[in-house]
Amino acid sequence: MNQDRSILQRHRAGYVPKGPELLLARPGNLRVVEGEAPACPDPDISGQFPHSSGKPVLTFRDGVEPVSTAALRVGVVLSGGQAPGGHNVIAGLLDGLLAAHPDSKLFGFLAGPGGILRGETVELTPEVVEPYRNTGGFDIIGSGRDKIEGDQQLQAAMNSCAELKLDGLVVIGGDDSNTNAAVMAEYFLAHGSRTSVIGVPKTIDGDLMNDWVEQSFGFDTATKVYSELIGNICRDAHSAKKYWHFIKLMGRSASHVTLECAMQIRPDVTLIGEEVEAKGMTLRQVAGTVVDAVIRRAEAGRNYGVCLVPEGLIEFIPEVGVLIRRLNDLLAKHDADKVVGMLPADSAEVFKELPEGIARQLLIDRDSHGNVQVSRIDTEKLLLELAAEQVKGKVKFSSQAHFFGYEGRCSAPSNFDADYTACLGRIAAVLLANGRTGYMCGVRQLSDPATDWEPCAVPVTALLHTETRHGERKPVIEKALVDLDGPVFQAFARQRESWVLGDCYLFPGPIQFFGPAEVVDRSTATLQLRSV
Ligand code: FBP
Repeated sequence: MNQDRSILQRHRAGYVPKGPELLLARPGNLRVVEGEAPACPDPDISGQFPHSSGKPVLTFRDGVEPVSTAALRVGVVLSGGQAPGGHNVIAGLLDGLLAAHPDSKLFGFLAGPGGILRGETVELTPEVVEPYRNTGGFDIIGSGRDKIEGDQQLQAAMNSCAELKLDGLVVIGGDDSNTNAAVMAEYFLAHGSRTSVIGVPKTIDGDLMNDWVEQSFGFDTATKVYSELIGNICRDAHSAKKYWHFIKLMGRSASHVTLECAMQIRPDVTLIGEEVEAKGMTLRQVAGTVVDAVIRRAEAGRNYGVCLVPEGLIEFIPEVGVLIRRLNDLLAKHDADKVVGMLPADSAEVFKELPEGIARQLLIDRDSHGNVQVSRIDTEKLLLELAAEQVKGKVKFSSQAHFFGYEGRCSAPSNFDADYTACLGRIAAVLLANGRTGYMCGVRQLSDPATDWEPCAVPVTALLHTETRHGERKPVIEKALVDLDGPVFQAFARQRESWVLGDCYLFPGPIQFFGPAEVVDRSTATLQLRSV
């Protein structure tokens, strides 16, 4: 891609990410401090990961001398969907490695985990990395969704690392990619490889979250981009007063993105997948929630509104969720044209009731981890059609459908994500300089100013449990869904009724890079509410 820069890019290139003094001053001198080993929630995991489970949580302390006397050779891979800040992880990693030893070298595997299998790399020198600092996207080396599993692929990955004489491999990815990192770490240890494997928590979905990873990177920026766009749509709806806007938001299974945007904007209606499941609602009942708001607003003279729909909603409607899980298992073994006839009677009935377009979308290819691709299912249109059907003849109803997903994934990172990712990259470098493997980088106290953040690392095996995927039991990191008893959902639940008729919209506007800290360093409502 040509490297010409816009005026904003030129100004933004000079941004120096903030972070704890500990990481910024002398990352090459940092030593690990071992804490407690977290209890492993699933006893099967220690059996499957005998070499890498049972390790302690790590924090860091400053040392007088640099840790590593030898130069490090490290590979890095970007895995899965884009998330703002990926380039700063790489820049932070390079900075940390060079601080450990000026002759350290970083290699980027091209186009995701498949690049590891094919042994395709590019050297990431300071000159190569420089233009990508503080930029969005993953285009410095590309990304992909290949999964590395089975002896043959694990052996190929190990060979690629051996050929490059890598001391470390850094996997920047979501729950599935970090699981993959743990599998590689275990395999490499078991087979005498010298390559350590470290994971970095990425995903705009916000569902990779635990005691050590308070928020995955990318969530902050993506939700800010969506919130700007939704705010603009609320203003348009309020100006024209003629449309109901149904907006599907990315986030795969979990509804964190939708919940965060709802707290920023206060739209008329917001559906939360986890709540729909907890209440055991049918598709018609979900549509009924929207219809109720449409009618109440129409009676108040407001034939317009905005409804947020999480992209994973459809999987949370119990009858549709069961159908999708059955289809997942069948599609793992059979062609799409055969599976409908193989469904049990109850799921066959649900399938038959779905509009043809949606039913067809449920049969599209799964991703390499066996997940249905919810971004390709038009749930917002499904709800809009069902609502239109139910209000017909009762009130005036015109609608527009939108899907905000890819718009937010490659935005230039907010200050929060630019700072956070630069720290994560440095933490990965410190872990490798200290010879650690099988860890995920984390930062605690993220709702505080960046200077007060607390870097840490957690053994990935402590986050694993076993689940059925593709019809087989597999180790996976459990997705963190919206906690209905948690502070974010509870704050939303207390306010949402007043939003239905109140036109309570807030307009957060675009991400700002220059201005008062209150504006440029604002973190998400999700983080702030969780930290109270
Ligand atoms: P990751 O879990 O890999 O970070 O991907 C997130 C995501 O953006 C989801 O929100 C979305 O459902 C999916 O990727 C879309 O995938 P694709 O880019 O393959 O269309």
